Amino acid sequence: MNKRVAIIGAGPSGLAQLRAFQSAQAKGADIPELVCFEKQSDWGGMWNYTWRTGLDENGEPVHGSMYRYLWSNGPKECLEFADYTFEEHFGKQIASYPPREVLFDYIKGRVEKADVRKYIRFNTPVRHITFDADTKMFTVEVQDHNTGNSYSEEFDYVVCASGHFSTPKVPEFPGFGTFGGRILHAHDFRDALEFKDKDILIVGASYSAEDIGSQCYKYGARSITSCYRTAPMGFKWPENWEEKPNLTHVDVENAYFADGTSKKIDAIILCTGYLHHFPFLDDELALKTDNRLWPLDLYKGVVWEDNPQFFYVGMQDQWYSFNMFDAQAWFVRDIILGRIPLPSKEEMTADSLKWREEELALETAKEMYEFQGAYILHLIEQTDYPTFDIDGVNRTFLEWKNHKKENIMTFRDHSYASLMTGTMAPPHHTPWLDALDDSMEAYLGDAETEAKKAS
Ligand code: FAD
Ligand code: NA7
Repeated sequence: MNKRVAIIGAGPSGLAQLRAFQSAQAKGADIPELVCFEKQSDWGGMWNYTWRTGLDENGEPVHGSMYRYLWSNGPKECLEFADYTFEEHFGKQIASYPPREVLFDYIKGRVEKADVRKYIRFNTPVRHITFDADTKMFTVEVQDHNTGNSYSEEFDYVVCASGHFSTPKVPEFPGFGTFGGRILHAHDFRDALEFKDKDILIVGASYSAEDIGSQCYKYGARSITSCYRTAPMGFKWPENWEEKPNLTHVDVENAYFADGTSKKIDAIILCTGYLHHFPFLDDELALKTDNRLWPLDLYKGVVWEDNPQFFYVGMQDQWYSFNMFDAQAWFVRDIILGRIPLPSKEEMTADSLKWREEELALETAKEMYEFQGAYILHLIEQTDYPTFDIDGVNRTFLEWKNHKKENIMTFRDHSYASLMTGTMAPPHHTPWLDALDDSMEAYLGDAETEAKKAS
């Protein structure tokens, strides 16, 4: 096939795209030439942990928002690849909430097996992309930090898989300029031990707020105060964790809240979400959306309706993650391979608006992951991605929600059955709250060895 495809980013979404093409090739298909540009020195995207904050070794904005001691915030059974199970990778079933290093290893295992690293150009950020309406080709300008040189190449298709949890959304509250402690965004949070014995304020009420607050509790913060703009998280917090309505202002050492109360604090962590940010794209190609289940302008959640040679993978808010990226990548692949025809722009937009209408009617978390599950099923029914038990995943999400409601500090001690193999996950050897070592070795080790090491 005499075509070229550029993939931006070698995180789970970009890697799904590479694996999708490789799997077609393994079945005898003629595939286009693939070039994946990755600005970091290794693959894995968010899961490739970095201690750095601010700018990286090349002066690029640090992509990573992950922190030490991060354990999966949902059951691994909900993100399992349908074509590469945890049992295949680890040679056995493992507990349900792996720490970051374990999931990183799992992500790498599949793409090492598929031998797709050869397509990736590391240390190579994409700087600018233009489209020539006459030649119908994209020019992709990149900088190669290995050589210090910039260059451009032409492509027939571009898949943007650059992630959207990397550029922080940073609000300012009155008094921030003169607050006496540290103010940081979740993007720059790295080690909860920094906040041991401190009184911390968390702004926000979603995943980062819940998890960073829990980390700080686990690693010895004196108190946690979190505040919400729209609705409280509403879990049963430990006694040194208080949830308040939104912050109004701060002075040198106190935070003041909308209910008239105040609290002395040492540091402020803004868990206020992220921006979809594409500095390398002109307006006519750049997705503009907040973090939601159905961004507009993307047919089937992936095709840029204004230019169907341009695709996005992984741009939705995520209940489902790795296996949703797979469903999308297989679908994009089959459009590029000419196996899935595209309708007119008007029909694509009308189709997207129908999904958006459904999205707007969603009220409960259960309805939201069912919506995303239905979307995934819709995609995989049109490709050869192995189908899997989406209803079962939805049921697992529901159990997870209930376990969180029961006890936010113990939900990670529960186990679920794989929806791919049916095998029940064993319980982890140590309750999450007591498991301070998040290394892969400790996680996959046994209770006796870990207890010996701790004593
Ligand atoms: P990313 O993982 O962000 O990868 C994007 C890649 O694109 C990166 O490697 C980046 O370097 C590269 N890139 C960006 N710009 C350029 C450029 N201009 N040129 C070249 N390369 C570029 N999901 C879960 O399923 N479970 C969890 O427990 C979970 N926890 C999370 C915790 C945190 C703190 C965060 C931030 C996210 C978490 N997620 C979790 C969601 C996570 O984002 C996804 O699992 C997944 O990493 C998304 O994959 P992606 O490839 O779309 O994006
Ligand atoms: P989310 O899920 O986008 O949530 C952002 C939160 O920040 C949400 O509660 C917002 O409140 C809140 N927010 C945003 N702006 C403000 C201001 N100005 N004031 C107060 N509160 C604000 O981002 P997360 O970082 O939690 O999660 C993103 C991913 O990272 C996720 O996939 C995880 O796996 C890890 P709102 O509800 O909109 O009022």
